[in-house]
Amino acid sequence: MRMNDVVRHTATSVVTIERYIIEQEKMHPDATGELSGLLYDLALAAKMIANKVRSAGLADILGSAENINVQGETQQKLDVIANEIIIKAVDHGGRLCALASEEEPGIIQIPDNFKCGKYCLLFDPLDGSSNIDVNVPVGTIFSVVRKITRGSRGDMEDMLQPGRRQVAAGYVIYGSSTMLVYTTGQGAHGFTLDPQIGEFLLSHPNIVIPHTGRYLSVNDSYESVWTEDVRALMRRYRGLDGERSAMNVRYVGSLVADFHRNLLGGGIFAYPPNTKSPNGKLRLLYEANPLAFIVEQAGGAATDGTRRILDIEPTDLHQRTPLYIGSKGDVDIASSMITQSTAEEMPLAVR
Ligand code: AFP
Repeated sequence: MRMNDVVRHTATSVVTIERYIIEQEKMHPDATGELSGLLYDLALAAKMIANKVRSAGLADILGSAENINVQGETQQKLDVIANEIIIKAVDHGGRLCALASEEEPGIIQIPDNFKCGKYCLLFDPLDGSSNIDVNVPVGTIFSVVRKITRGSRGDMEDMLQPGRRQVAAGYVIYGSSTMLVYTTGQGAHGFTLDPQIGEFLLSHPNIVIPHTGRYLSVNDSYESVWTEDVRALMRRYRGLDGERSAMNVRYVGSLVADFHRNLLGGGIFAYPPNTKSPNGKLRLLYEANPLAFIVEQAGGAATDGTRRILDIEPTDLHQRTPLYIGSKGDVDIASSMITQSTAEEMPLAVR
């Protein structure tokens, strides 16, 4: 099969996500099926969320809920709903020992009446939710790590593992169609929801991101607060320093949508640090790590400017990180031109 070929299903035969996961699991004779079970549960949650997103206007559930989340942002009602859908889809299966959501301040424990399992799930239930009211694609992002502590319940040490220890990661994009892309470390594979039969069907096996790409996704309204190295990097991507041809700028402002386009078409998404947000905006555990795992499986790369994202040792559940992610050739340029990556390393003058 060629790069990014789309699978052709026939009227009488389809490859569902369930079949694909089972076939991948067979490659691991020691697998217990727990991870596969968790992935099916997440696929079910994705279908339920897709249904809510699609009918958001009709059901009059748009707009802000009363709550403000831990990042100080106003939660949309669909954030709350998506958060609850995911928790309820996965808390009873005996596969997880704990969860952490971008929408909740602390670890979410498995209820006492359910068995605990050997995995932890970290997730952003509805990324880009401030775009919902204007009908822009939103997404769900998830990351799975193995429990490393003793005892049946998960604790902070289990959650704060570097991204290279992920055993699975994925995202769902609720766009013109709903797609789920996941990896368990054997390539990145995409499935498109067929609304007629209510199943995710294999559509993009073994996704390969081009080595360099056309698209540059960055919010350049922050240019006045970028550091000089970031400005120089952006001039390079725009072809203004004469070192390369200009990239095409595309910025949705919904990470999953920007990432997905670049994964399939090639290019880079950047959320650099700036003097107002020295670590950028995006969350290491819920956004950067899972997407970094996927992009590396597709042959791409992800860095905070000076460190591979998957090697960052997390210290806080909700910590943020600068992010440059996408085609390897384009990300390598960021690694060669960025000189600071974290708040601590930024000169005092720009903090
Ligand atoms: P919301 O969930 O508040 O819409 O934020 C979306 C997001 O986390 C990510 O999806 C975007 O890539 C990024 O923020 C956009 O942030 P800027 O508006 O600062 O460019």
